[in-house]
Amino acid sequence: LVALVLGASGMVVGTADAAPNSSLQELVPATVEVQPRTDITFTLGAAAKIQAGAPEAVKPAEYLAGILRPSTGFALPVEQGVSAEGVVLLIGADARVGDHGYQLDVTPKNVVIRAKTASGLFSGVQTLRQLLPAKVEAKTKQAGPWTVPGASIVDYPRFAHRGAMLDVARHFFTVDQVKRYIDQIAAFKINYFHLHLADDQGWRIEIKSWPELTKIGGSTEVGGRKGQFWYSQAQYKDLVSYAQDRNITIIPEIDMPGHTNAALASYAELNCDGKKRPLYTGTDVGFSSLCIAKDITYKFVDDVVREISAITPGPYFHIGGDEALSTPDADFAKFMGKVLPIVAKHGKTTAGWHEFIKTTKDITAVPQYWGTTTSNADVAAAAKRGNKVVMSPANKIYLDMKYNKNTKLGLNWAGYIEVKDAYSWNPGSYLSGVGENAVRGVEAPLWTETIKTSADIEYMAFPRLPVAAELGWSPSSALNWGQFAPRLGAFGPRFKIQGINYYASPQVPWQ
Ligand code: TNX
Repeated sequence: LVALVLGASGMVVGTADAAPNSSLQELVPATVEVQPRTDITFTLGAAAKIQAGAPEAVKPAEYLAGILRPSTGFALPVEQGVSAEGVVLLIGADARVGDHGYQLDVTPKNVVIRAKTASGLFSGVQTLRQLLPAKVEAKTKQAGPWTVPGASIVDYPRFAHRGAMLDVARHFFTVDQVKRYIDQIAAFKINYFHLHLADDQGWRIEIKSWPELTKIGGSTEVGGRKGQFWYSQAQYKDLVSYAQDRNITIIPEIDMPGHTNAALASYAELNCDGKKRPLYTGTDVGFSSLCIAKDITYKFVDDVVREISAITPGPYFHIGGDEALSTPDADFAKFMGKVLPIVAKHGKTTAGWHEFIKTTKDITAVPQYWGTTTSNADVAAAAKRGNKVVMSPANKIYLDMKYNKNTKLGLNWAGYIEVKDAYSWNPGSYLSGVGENAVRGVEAPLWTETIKTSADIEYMAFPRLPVAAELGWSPSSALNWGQFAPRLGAFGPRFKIQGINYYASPQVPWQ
């Protein structure tokens, strides 16, 4: 088996030229290299096992088994070992796949996925899912055969950060709704999930030392619906571990000093005039600010960052910092000068919307570019110093922008974004002065002023979230709309089986 695997990985590789309609031609994000092997196929049978060749392989093996069992109806026990028929997950791979890539080799008896880390194995598992027939995604037993085309794949990400963001502040989404979205993004090798946990309209995470934040600030949302719209710390931890089990790191965001009306409505002392603000259920931005001059503001920030950091295993804390239109520039700089050391004190690396980056020389800070122009002097200067930028240009990859003028959901302040528009930019050369090496990755934010249900989330995210995933993962040489559109179109049946309410863009030849 080992000799066969090594032999396969040494083959000359190229883009897929397998038989038409082979699942090898329908992978999103596109793989780095795929070598079809038309002489063989592998069929997953009732006696198959999912074998973990190392302790790190157990989680991805369990995850794969969890996907395959309902639709195949097979037992698919997860076992240690590398010899039985089935899927084998091994730690140890070619150096070129790096820490997050994988190799996948199909043999008549096995699918062998190899990686240096569990993260790489997870990505290989997502590829295997896509190589199997679409009905493998069903939650009920389906008829086989469960055949995988013969191939050797070598694959690794272009960028370290492939992110999705969900705004749970404008409209609240339950733990189960958030998990549903996490499941959907994981399938496209998204590895960061950014939760926008506080804004003018709502405070969504329990802070034990400031209980009114959720009691008052978490009591409503855009439109004025009333409820207990927040996550307890236990629920947040559950989300963190659910994401972790899918190779996803959660990035919590508390937006400040603007976008803070929910906090200002909860505690009078956070306001400069000492008076509570009324709750806000509209959709304006830029009217609120924490009181920059008061000491209590920094006690508040310290407590919030401390409590959230303690239950966040990931390295990042996102401080927002966008659209602080009611905070004078000098105050904004003063505020960030105090807040960034608080984030560091609690062991986290600061991420933020790009406006904050002009206030710091810390090259570990991560600015998230959300502008609509292709030049930004502050971000370019930071990139020159060594900061790595997450790219979320609003006119390209904001999932809350309407597809066209007839789209019922969403906003259009950054324009209409059809699927082809979302695909047609290069994150590594989009922003002047921010080249490939200065880009940490791509993130697709979904703001929820108009988004209320899981069906709404899916309509805006699918298929543009898979677009973002490909821009973040696949080599720039693989990015080609003419080839992407049919690959994406092949996901029609898969989305339907999963009950994903996707936008059937006329630009895409859906199967
Ligand atoms: C701008 S983008 C915002 C959000 C809105 C969004 C709507 C950014 C960092 N701030 O507060 O929800 O536009 O598209």
